[in-house]
Amino acid sequence: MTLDLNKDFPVLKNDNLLRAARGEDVDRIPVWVMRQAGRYLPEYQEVRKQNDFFTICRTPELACEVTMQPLRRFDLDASIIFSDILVIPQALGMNVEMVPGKGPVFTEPLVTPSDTVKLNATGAVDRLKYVGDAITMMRHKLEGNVPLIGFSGAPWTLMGYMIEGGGSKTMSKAKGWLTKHNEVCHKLLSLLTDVIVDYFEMQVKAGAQLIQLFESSADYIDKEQFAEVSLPYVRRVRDQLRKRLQDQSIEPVPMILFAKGGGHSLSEQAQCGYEVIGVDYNVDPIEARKAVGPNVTLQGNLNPADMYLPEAELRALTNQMVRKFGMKRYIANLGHGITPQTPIDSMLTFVNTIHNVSQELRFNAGN
Ligand code: 1CP
Repeated sequence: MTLDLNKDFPVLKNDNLLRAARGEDVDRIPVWVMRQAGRYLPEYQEVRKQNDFFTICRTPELACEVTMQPLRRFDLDASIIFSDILVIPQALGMNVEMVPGKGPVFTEPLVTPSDTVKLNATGAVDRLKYVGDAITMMRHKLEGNVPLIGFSGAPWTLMGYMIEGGGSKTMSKAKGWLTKHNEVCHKLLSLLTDVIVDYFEMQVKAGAQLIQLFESSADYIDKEQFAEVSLPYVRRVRDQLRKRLQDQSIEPVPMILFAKGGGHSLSEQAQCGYEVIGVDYNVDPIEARKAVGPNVTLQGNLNPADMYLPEAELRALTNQMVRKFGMKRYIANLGHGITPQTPIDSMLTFVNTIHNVSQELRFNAGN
């Protein structure tokens, strides 16, 4: 018998996202947008004026409020819990501050391999309990309207931030570690993998209905390095989580792998066991489908920069994107996070165009 984690929550009314992830037919193409809660929304800015970024993440009421904000404005098919990938380095004992206009800053990044011994993985997942609390609260607040996505950064991406001490245009320090301290890097990637598995297990038990692993820094490494530092750990996250849930008779949730800049290795990604592969805006949808084969769902991939185009052009590009991906095994999204200056009207155009094309495709299929 499998444990039904959903029994304590409102019944899900729109399960198109989960059906698309599993390769089942949908009523309409599900759409959500990476970073759909955030700085482009004035109501987010309001909450942010009053509260430090990580205070929002750590206070379930506030995290739920900002998670809810985009759903009030747009006809979306999913919500994603408000948090950040850098909560894991924090839980390992590193101090990360969010500096307005600059982004995340580590006060003491990893400088030499000996700094890694300070990382405290014991009990890290307990220190992330606030994310689980926000997830559980959010499942109630959603009233079953759309599914809730949980997420984490992938090992290589987290390691990059921990060494660079924040965002980087090159990841040169982290890449330097790969050549100079290769063995230490793999130990660190392994440690992060274990914490991510614990973290995902906790998120699923708290009520996450789908989970996304962000490998945002795949952009900085080539195909060979991707095969060395990303793919094996990404696969391990999936396999260990699956086993962990199975051992407790918990139904596994679908998983999305999004590797920004990983377009060179889509067929390899498709072998990692994830139900959904997210593609960035540099990937052609037709090529992506050829690379992953018919048994994986694709997610993406409009260029967030296209959200600055005049409405008619944005509509035309969105329309073209959806037609290229098609209705089967597809989740509409941008090809990376929405940017802070995006006009709200562009979000409306993007989301509504997807629903319109989806309706047309469905109508044509029925004829
Ligand atoms: O709505 C949602 O999507 C949920 C919220 C969310 C998510 C999924 C935030 C809130 N961050 C993330 C993930 C995240 N964080 C990623 C992976 C996605 C991606 O590639 O964009 C990454 C790389 C981060 C790290 C991070 N956090 C950056 C990038 C830094 C850089 O230059 O490389 C930044 C700017 C943040 C801060 C942040 N996270 C989220 C918000 C709303 C903000 C803005 C902070 C503020 O309000 O001041």
